[in-house]
Amino acid sequence: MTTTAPPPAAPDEPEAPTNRPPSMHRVRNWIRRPYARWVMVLTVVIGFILLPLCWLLLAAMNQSGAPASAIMEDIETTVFVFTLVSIPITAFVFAVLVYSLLGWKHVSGDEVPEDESPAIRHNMVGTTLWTVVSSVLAMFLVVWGLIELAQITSNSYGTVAADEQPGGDKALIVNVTGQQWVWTFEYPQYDGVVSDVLYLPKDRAVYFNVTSKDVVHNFWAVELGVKIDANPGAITQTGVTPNKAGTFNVRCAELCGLHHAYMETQIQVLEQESFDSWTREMGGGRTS
Ligand SMILES: [Cu+2]
Repeated sequence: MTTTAPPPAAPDEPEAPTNRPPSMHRVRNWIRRPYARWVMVLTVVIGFILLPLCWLLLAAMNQSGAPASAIMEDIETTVFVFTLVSIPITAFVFAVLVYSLLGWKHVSGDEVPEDESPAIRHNMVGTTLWTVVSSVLAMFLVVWGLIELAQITSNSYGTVAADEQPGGDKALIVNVTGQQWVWTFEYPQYDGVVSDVLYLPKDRAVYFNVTSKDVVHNFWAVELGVKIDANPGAITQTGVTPNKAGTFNVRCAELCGLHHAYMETQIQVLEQESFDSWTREMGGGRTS
């Protein structure tokens, strides 16, 4: 019986000098390599190219007059911060992608140039750094998101019971009904005035009772940062305080049939006196 000799051990990666921590040494070696430098330079360049995205997104959101409420201001700040924080990681990923597409084309066959090895995937310093930086950024976004969510919930009176409406009797109540493919707004405090344009007073809390006559719609007051499902047979509630006068948009944000894309109307945010004139014109004396 013959014994098979064990296969020869794969050659180890080059050993680091013993007077320096191996991981740190390998990280330094890695940074000295041309491709690492290229990736770092590309990360910075791409990062700066992506930076205007933060403002472009805000400009796109503000095209029709937003923000028109504290809720929308919070949403915009969150979009800005999330974009800003994700730029370094996006830039790094794109830098590796660009270098992989363009920088490696000189490598022929399976031969890896001397200075391109070894890989640092088992390098403690490198992997720890990458994991810690990503985790810190992710945790920052989680905490930021939770704080902003609490702030938005509070500004939309989401934690206030229906019979303890914001601003006491000053709060305006609007019953919103969606149906294929129009919105109807009823004002129970003004003799049940009904309108297909959403008239709101500026700087006064508004509480929406939202429902649907047929399928599921979604009531989206775009520039006010309000968006909530309109379900048949149920009432969903949310609120907002418009802080800017102007003309804004209501859209349906739930695919609800053939003309879903046209299920939109206007919001007119008026000064309180103009709002009162409008309700009188509509025949609505204030009943509460
Ligand atoms: Cu719809």
